[in-house]
Amino acid sequence: MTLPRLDRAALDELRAGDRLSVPAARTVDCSVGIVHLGLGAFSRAHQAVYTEDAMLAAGGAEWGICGVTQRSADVHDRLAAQDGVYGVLTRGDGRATLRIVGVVREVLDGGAQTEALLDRLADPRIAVVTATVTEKGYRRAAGGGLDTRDPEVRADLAGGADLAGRPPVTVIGRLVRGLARRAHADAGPLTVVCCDNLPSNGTAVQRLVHDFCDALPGAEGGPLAEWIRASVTFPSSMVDRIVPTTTDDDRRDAAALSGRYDAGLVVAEPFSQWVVEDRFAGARPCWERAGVQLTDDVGPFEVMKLRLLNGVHSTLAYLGALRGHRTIAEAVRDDELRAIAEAMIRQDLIPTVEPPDGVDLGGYGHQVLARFADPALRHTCVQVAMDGTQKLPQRLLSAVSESLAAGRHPRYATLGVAAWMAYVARGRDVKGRALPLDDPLAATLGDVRGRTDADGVVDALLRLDAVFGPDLVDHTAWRRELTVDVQTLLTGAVPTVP
Ligand code: CS2
Repeated sequence: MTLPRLDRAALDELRAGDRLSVPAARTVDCSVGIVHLGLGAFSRAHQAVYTEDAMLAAGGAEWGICGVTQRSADVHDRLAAQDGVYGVLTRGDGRATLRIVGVVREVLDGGAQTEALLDRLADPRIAVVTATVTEKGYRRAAGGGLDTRDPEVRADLAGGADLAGRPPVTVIGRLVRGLARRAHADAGPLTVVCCDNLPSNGTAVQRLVHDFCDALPGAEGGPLAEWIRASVTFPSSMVDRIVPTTTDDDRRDAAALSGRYDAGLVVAEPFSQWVVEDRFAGARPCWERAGVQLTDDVGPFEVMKLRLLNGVHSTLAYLGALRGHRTIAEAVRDDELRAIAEAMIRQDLIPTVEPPDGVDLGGYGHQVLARFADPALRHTCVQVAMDGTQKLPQRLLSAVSESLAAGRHPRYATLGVAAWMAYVARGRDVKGRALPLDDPLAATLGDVRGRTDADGVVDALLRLDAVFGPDLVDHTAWRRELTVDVQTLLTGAVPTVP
């Protein structure tokens, strides 16, 4: 039977119940106050839900979201056909519940509708821009600055700040062009909230924006940078919610709850956290009414999450995938891998993290592993394994570097790095199934695929200067230990660790 599609009209017909919730009229009819760059599954299950909750709690109607798809015209088409309405299927605690979200009021295809996007960024009713474009979306060079050798960044720069050239395609290019238009229109202050898993993510984006202005040809960049300094803030934020890729099973279960076909459905765990620095240039949603923590300094939260959650996630993903586990839950339920994860948190990572006020890091680590272990989620190892070159530095390598510098021996974090290398080189799990190499540096990484000499693999991969700093490359003892681990993993075994 073909089900009718979920859309805005359906909101009047859907009956909320025990396992189905439907947005209240306020959020359905709200005006647009936020532009969100990167309308992927994560943002739909995270920022959008907080924003809708904040509006429901505070009674306003001015924080609807204009969601922009950066690269995927397909996501745009699916959501636009549903007037931006979609469901979040929460799996966990042995049951699934569906929440329909109505806060996305406008869906723009950043590629085909760049003009409309730039107009939105220059619209005085827009006070906040949020962004989830993944680590690679920022096009950073080694050291964190804008990669001005990237051909798309170069083309965006050559377009000129007056927008006479081809429309910008990179996130930073689009943002800066939008800011230029906003400055010209005198449309008032703006806050840009980065929600990607990068350390000091607000400062990182601010730097990229200024790098872009500095690299603009002619004299246009200077005054624009000046305006940005006076009118735009870039608070950092820590975001957390596990959002696996939506499957047909998820769509079927959601349809059973709503009676509608939802091509924009996302699936998520029950847990959710958002910590944001309270440095807004203008108005903002009352996010604190929805459980968002506003703080002066998000740094400790970010480091804790990037290392204790994401670092362990990546390690389990590579080790788990090599061992033939399909999901993170299977990997963390493998006794050997669980012992590694626990020891890594306790011995290697916690000593490198300054606990945020009131947080017990041991308890946080346990909670993370319990979240990973939920079999309902079916988060695949290969999903977490993608983009390793973009993720490793902040998840594992910074902790390794700091530990070595402090005279400690980061045994398990080193194994995590080795697991990535073995994943890249081996390309197959113990059952012989191929492991995908999904990474912006895949062309370079591809050169080591199939190699079985650990020395050669380690040498080649340590040469990636966007990933490994000289302190690690030149650390002979660390390299030796790494190579031994890679050697073991290449044979299909897991190194025995104390
Ligand atoms: C994961 C994250 O795919 C990955 O790399 O580690 O997406 C993780 O699920 C989220 O950061 C959780 O907040």
